[in-house]
Amino acid sequence: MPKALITGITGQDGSYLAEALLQKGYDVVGMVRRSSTVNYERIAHIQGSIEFVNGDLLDQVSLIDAIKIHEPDEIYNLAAQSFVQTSFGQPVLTGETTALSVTRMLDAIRIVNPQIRFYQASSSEMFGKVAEVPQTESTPFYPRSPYGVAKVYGHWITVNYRESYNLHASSGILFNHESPRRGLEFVTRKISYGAASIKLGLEEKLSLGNLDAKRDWGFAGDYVEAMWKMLQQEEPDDYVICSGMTHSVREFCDLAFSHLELNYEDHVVVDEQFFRPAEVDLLVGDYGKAKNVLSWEPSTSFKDLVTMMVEADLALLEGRLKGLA
Ligand code: NAP
Ligand code: G4F
Repeated sequence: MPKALITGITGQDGSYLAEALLQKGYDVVGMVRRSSTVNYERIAHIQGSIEFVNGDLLDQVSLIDAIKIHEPDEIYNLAAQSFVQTSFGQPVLTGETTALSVTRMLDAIRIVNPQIRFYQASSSEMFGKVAEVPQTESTPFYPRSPYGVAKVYGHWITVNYRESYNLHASSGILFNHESPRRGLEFVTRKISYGAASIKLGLEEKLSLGNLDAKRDWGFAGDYVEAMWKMLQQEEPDDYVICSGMTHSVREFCDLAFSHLELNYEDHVVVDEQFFRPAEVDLLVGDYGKAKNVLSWEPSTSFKDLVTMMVEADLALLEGRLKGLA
């Protein structure tokens, strides 16, 4: 059985990737960092099938030990400080975690076993102030946040270790991908959870920032399959993974509230605190290379994604209310 080590297994993507790899017959090892309370909510249903190893991206020795002890064939580096807004307030921590830690992991692989295949979670946030539309693997980077800058570093150090040490190291340049397991601070989940709360009479208003920003949103469950496919190729490479469609935050609101027979204009209020010092106005990718080389295509439409998230939050909140009754 192949063995995969996943960093960030407690996050959105880690949970979907662990599910997918278990279904393919992998032994899955999840790296988790120490916290004062256990946060396995997203992987509770598969917890018994996963082996856990303690480690932190900020601690080089813990990465070397995790690889020595568990001897993985593949490493998926999904862990990061992943919230763009936080990166403006904590730029150094973001740089340490999201940028330099990629080097820590690559060095751990180089030292312990350079045959291990490596996946780096790169991001469309690297395109920032976009140089062309749509964005492809050859579009120049122009990041607009400390997070985006950190991801550019992580991306190029992955390319550099591939070229310098012949590592099988690939980057997936993933555009925004969402799900009912998305963190509550990201705009899609904030809207689906907020709309469901308003529908159930728990809230009246939802405060948001820039409603005109446009993103290429897909479903996380579709995107983790592309990560796996990248590591099954004979040669390592970089791939854009996206839906190829773009929608504004306003459109997301409109669809989410309409699904609950509400008008978003009656409930959404714009609050300056959610605006960013520098914004990424428009993202839309071209997944042509992934389609040709990996035979990968997204399978969830924007409308289905919004509906899935709103329905899930409605069920979640109704369940909580029943529990209180
Ligand atoms: P997420 O839900 O925020 O999960 C982040 C994970 O990183 C969590 O498991 C977190 O652990 C872990 N982590 C953070 N700091 C760590 C540290 N110092 N040591 C070890 N683990 C640490 O993120 P996601 O949405 O699943 O995204 C996965 C990856 O893809 C990230 O690298 C993100 O930047 C990148 N990405 C995401 C998207 C997207 O739209 N979702 C698009 C492009 C790229 P705790 O649970 O302990 O906090
Ligand atoms: O949901 P967001 O916070 O995601 P963002 O900044 O695009 O970053 C996500 O996608 C990246 C891929 O491009 C990942 F690399 C990254 O890890 C993360 O997963 O914000 C989306 C848009 C932004 O333009 C933001 O300004 O929504 C706008 N927005 C408007 N009101 C808001 C809000 N964003 C948040 N989080 N909260 C708001 O109230």
